Amino acid sequence: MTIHENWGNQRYHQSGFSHTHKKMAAYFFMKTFSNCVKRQEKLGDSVTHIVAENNSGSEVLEWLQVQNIRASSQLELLDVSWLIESMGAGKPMEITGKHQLVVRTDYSATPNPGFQKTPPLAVKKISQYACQRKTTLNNQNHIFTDAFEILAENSEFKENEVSYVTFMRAASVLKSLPFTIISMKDTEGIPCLGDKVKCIIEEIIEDGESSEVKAVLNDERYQSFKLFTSVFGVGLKTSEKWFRMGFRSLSKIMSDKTLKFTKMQKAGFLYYEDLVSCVTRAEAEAVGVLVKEAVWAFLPDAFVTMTGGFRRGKKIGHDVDFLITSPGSAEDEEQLLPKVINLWEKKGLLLYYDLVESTFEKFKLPSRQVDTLDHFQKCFLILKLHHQRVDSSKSNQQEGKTWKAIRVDLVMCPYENRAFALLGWTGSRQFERDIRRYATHERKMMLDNHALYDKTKRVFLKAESEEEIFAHLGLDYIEPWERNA
Ligand code: 8GT
Ligand code: MN
Repeated sequence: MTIHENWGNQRYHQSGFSHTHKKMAAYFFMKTFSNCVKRQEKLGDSVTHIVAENNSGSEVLEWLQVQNIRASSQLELLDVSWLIESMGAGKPMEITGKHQLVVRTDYSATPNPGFQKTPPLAVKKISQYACQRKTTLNNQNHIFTDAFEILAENSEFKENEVSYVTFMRAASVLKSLPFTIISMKDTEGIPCLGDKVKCIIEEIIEDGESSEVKAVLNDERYQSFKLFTSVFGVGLKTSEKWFRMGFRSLSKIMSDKTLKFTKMQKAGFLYYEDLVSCVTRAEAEAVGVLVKEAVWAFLPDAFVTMTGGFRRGKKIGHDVDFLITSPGSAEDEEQLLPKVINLWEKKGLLLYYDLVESTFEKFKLPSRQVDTLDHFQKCFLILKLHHQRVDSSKSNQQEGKTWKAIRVDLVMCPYENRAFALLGWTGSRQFERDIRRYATHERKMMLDNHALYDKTKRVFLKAESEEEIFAHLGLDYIEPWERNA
């Protein structure tokens, strides 16, 4: 263990951890763990950890290169927080991502051309693709990602695709970071952060908020679109129309005699309060039981998988998504969703449904677009979920409304396509966009919810599981709960 106190000294006044404290810390640390602590002038194999404060991994690497020091591939570049935590615990703490320093990917910029182009260390680079990053729900940069998601949504409302993608990619990469950004130095080496994005990050670091985000939140058009699109069945076109007509509230819209609503929008208004209040995991599980009961009544060997946000470990969602598949005959498959709908209708559980027939063609090439809808048979529903099915302690003799309206999507896919459909319907949307973009640009392959096609070899690559799809793409497997990009 070598502690280089010269790093970051010039910025001590900012850190709250005074120079004296740090020296003491280093001293105590070395006393306590003298067996693993060695102070050396040169780094040998025995040096396993470097602790730095206020320096990026790149700077540490650069420093090592300037010193002409070759470090072993096992060397850990750590933030001083690891040292502090270890001292607190009285033993070396397990190293997690938040302790590890980040190294930027661009090594061609090193001042001395004699240096190695590739880093001598096994330090993780951050990929520009969400499918090469692990993004759990433990977002350490909410203050920034919330801001970028608002700006992205505003761009979406203005149908500015480029700006939408810019902000979504920025939010997505920040969600994957194992540490919180506290200074602009922390953004070094992170892809997907252009000048505009960095300006906003800087403003949030300095002022705690972004003036642009504030302006968006106060913008009448943004507020109206946010409100209108919160109604099931209302998209950008309808919102635009209502906004232009001068509407600003839902009550005015609902009571207007001249407006015509689709069947979907009528249901959206009717069950508005239930549908805007999020679905909890307990409710999603109860819907899962309902779905399985109905599906297995007709196809006992069908597989029913909850997909979407709940599969990624989210505690709440706006709907509950299910993928259904069965190794049986195509005819049985085709008849399943109509039978399920029929059953729920008879039981009085069906508040709304829209059955979309399959337009699936077996030999069709995967779609070029990263955002297109798939061709599977599916059903968009609003189901009546009785409170008792969620919490059995609630008796049947409750006063008032005894159920909640829940949005449910059922997708039926052919058995051979199940891995692709599962990958596609698990999300997140940003993860899906990036894995398709990766397939196209990095592998000359085409991926969608149905298939993976290798353009070089001109063959469809079959897969029985999501793991196999990742393997075909040459990607490390990313678990569903790490796809919250
Ligand atoms: P949520 O909590 O808001 O429900 O979040 P989510 O579960 O991640 O989003 P979702 O809108 O329910 O969509 C689930 C996943 O299915 C997304 O990753 C989306 O890309 C994918 N998806 C498709 N086709 C379709 C489609 O036709 N409609 C919707 N809504 N999602 C689709 O692959
Ligand atoms: Mn969902």
